[in-house]
Amino acid sequence: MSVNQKQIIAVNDISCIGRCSLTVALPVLSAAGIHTALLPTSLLSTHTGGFTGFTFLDLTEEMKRVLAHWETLSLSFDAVYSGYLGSADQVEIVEQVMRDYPGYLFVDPVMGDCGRYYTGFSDPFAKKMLSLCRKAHGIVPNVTEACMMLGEPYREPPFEQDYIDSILQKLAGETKADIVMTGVSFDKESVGCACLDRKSGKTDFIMRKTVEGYYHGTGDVFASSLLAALLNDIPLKDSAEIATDFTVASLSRTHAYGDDTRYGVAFEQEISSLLSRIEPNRGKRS
Ligand code: PXL
Repeated sequence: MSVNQKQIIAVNDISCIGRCSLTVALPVLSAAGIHTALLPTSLLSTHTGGFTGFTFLDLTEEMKRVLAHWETLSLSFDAVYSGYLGSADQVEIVEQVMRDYPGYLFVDPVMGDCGRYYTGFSDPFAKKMLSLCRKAHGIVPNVTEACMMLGEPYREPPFEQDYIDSILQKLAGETKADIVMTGVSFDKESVGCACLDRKSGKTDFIMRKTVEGYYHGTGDVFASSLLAALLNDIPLKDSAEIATDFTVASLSRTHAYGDDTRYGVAFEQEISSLLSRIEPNRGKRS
């Protein structure tokens, strides 16, 4: 561990095309000054949303070999960022990583969206993911993933306030983590996140104007920038605002470019504005 720089492990897939997972996490976290090691879970030709015929190479056995080598290097990390895990075995590997490298565990329980599982996921995996979230310090489910983990029915947006409050409270009952739940929308014009700070017990809603369309990889842009702000010691609510603004600005750009949204969110040219929000606030929490 360096005194000058935070060092983390990002456990996530490499989707070669489609701007999600590690191809988002690594540039965002590195730009924010975080030394980021990678533990890839799988290698795909594209992500699984909206493409057919994608290749999928499961890296579970390789993850074990990587970790065995790391054991010889006397490494330590400030945090582990867990994203797309392809199986219950990979959830157990993240649990092993946490035993080997105790620190802040940030879990994006990537499983689904819009009330449906992504290809390859199902209810038993959601229960397994909940067990990982129980060990986490921060979690970033979307509303769909929160419902899947809780076994709650998913309702279509716009949501009732009581519905969102009850999901948050149930998740708070199941975990000790700060919860930032994405995809919260109470009317057609706005969307954002609910941010439950476990220390204060306070919930904030950070809502912004809706950008028309559905954009793959949005959750990864949000989660990576949220963690980037948190690791720069910015308080939870401020970090969630920074991540929301970065995500909306990137979505607006994608919309303006008229790109095929399967190819992900055009976040790259917004990184400088993300940093202009992170750098002046660095260390506010400490
Ligand atoms: O962005 C979430 C995600 C990550 N990784 C893979 C995916 C998806 C969503 O579809 O398919 C491989």
